[in-house]
Amino acid sequence: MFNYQGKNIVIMGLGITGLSCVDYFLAKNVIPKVIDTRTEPSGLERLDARVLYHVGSVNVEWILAADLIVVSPGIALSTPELVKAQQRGIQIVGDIELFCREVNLLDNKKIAAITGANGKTTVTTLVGDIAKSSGLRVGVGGNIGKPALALLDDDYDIFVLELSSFQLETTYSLQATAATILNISEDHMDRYPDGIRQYTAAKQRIYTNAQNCIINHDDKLTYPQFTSHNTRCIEFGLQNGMYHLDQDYQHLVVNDNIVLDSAKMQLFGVHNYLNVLAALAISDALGIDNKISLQTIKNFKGLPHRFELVFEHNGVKWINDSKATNIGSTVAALKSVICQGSLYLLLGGDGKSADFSSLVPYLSKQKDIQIYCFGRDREQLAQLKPEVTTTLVTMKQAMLAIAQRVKRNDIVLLSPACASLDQFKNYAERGNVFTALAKELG
Ligand code: IK4
Repeated sequence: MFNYQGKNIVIMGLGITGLSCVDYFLAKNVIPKVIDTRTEPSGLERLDARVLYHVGSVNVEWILAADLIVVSPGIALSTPELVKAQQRGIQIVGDIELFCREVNLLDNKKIAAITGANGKTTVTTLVGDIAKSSGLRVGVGGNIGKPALALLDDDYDIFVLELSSFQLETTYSLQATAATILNISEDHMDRYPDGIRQYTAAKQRIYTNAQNCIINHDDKLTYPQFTSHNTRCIEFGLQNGMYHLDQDYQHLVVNDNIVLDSAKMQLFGVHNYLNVLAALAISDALGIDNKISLQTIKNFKGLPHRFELVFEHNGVKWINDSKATNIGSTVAALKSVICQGSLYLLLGGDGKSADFSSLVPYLSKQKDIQIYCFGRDREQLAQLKPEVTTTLVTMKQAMLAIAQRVKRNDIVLLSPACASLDQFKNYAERGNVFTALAKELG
């Protein structure tokens, strides 16, 4: 069906994903070209010597001479050179499309595909753990961990993929056994000029040709907009759907039967109970024994950089929620945090053109909140509650200031509501810096 032999293939954007695309084509004895607009893209040092590359700008000649362009999720399809290529009929895909074309040729392989504004890494990891516990050979990756194409090196029964809206935009051949949009809230508005509807439309692509759609009863944007008659929809939600919580959120309920006491889990917060319900629904759709799923859920400890208590000293808790790269994620943290003393909230980074005003009600819920803003969008963030806000350039400066004021029962929470890329390599590096400083200053 898809023959790449003798084709002129251009990979746009290097990094770990770009390298996985290069390796994929080299294994087929096709030598692609690489373009990266950055002058020193990560991964350049590991690039095979046979591969021609162009860095620091878009090589238009290469782009327009291509038979196929494979774009990184970091590159917008609205990039003028790509628009021009598309107009000339040149195919533009992402690494997930290459992966799906390959998996579709294999027999009896299952894909669980997971997207959403928030919770997708938690649910992907949890479903991966559950599938492993059930004895399946499981490849977990996509937008987290290994790039999807790197998973093809091993013989897996099932692939559990976290997919970003950017990856979905360039994917056409996905046929998931189970697909979910966990929730939708504003993110990446710098890449979606038409707003949340455009972001939603990208995420909706996950349902195309899915056997089972796992949807959030309380979030209409997660309902499939184009249903086909052979798709089954399974709902999770707070009080409705096949998978829901009981009145006081103490228990997880499936088909009107209590299956789990939420206090028996190591995850907490209503948003996490919903993540667990979604993971359970996906696991059931994959045909995994419920008992195994529930036991794995009880054992699951949560993820690094995700509301992670990284240091506690003199009654002060330091919580790393660096993975909160959008408003919805910070709202979830503020809803679930329990604080007897003052809450020192670190907000800052690249807001990606977000309207932060929806954060305001949650900043007032906490009786004693002190806000510290840093990074590119610090001034904009400081307007939310200026009377309790201190503004500094870096997260480190903010933490130094906080360290002089904290007392017993206080919490220092990094839940920045922004991407980190203005001052860090990624959210993980930001979280590691926070953790190291917490241990040093606390
Ligand atoms: N050519 C080229 C080229 C390729 C990539 C030029 C620049 C880049 C920028 C790469 C990347 C940015 C891959 C990416 C990316 C951003 C994949 C995903 C994303 S993301 O927007 O989905 N993730 C950020 C976010 O959610 O805001 C993560 C932010 C963080 O880690 O703090 O390089």
